[in-house]
Amino acid sequence: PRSTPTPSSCFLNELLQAEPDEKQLCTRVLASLQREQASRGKHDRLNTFSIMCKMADQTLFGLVEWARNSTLFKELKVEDQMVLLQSCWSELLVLDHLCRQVAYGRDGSICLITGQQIEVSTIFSQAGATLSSLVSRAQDLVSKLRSLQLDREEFVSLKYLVLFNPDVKSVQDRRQVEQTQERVNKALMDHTMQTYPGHSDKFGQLLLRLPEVRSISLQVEEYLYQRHLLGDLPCNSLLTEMLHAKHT
Ligand code: DR9
Repeated sequence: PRSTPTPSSCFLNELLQAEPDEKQLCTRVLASLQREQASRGKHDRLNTFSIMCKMADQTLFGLVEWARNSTLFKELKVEDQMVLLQSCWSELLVLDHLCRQVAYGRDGSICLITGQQIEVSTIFSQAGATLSSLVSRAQDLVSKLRSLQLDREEFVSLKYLVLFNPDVKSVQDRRQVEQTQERVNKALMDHTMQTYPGHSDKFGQLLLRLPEVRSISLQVEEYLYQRHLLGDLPCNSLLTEMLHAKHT
């Protein structure tokens, strides 16, 4: 049973209100993939990797749009908005992926933003070592988050904690980023204590997952960079642009 609303739960509610709608996102991504396929000839169909990259690219567009529409984020200078996004885009993608698995993933399979379920065993049989290891690390994290019963309020808080990272090099208004981080952190702590009073360490357990999210995201970037060096990444994509912003 929830207790009466407190400033923290009002604050988290406001953050939740601004969350993109999964159905709408799915429709948009599907439409964009279909447009892409329709514009191609019979013998010029995209391969799996390119389709997955387009999907990741569309997801990334959604995440950038989410950040830029957020009231807290809009308070920052545009330069700071840029460096924060350039620094955390892959972490946001990984978090987004994890949350989708907690909410919609079936055991032993991965749910894509398009709603398609892909069996993990299929991925292990088709993917190379790097991608397989990425998928299994992500699945381990999904199990942990499931057993912690991650809820939407907590997920949105983690997204903000990843975005408002005051340790990012060349942030100008470090104090402001830090204040937002602290505010979200406090709201997350209050939320876990009020909603899960029997689970006294839920807050700490959630925060302890962030280094692994970070580490997986760096491995995602390395994987994508290797594919880029092989000439496999689509040019003119936000994914490629973000990847380059870091490697230059
Ligand atoms: C939800 C976010 C949207 C982003 C969509 C991408 C989600 C990626 C999450 C999981 C990966 C699912 C992979 C589905 C794979 C379909 C079947 C398959 O295994 O294809 C193999 C193909 C090529 O594998 P490889 O690169 O290892 O090369 C093999 C080599 O040729 C032989 O040794 O794999 C793909 O096409 C995967 C493309 C992945 C694109 C990755 C974009 C990453 C962006 C976000 C990642 C989010 C976190 C992922 C954590 C697992």
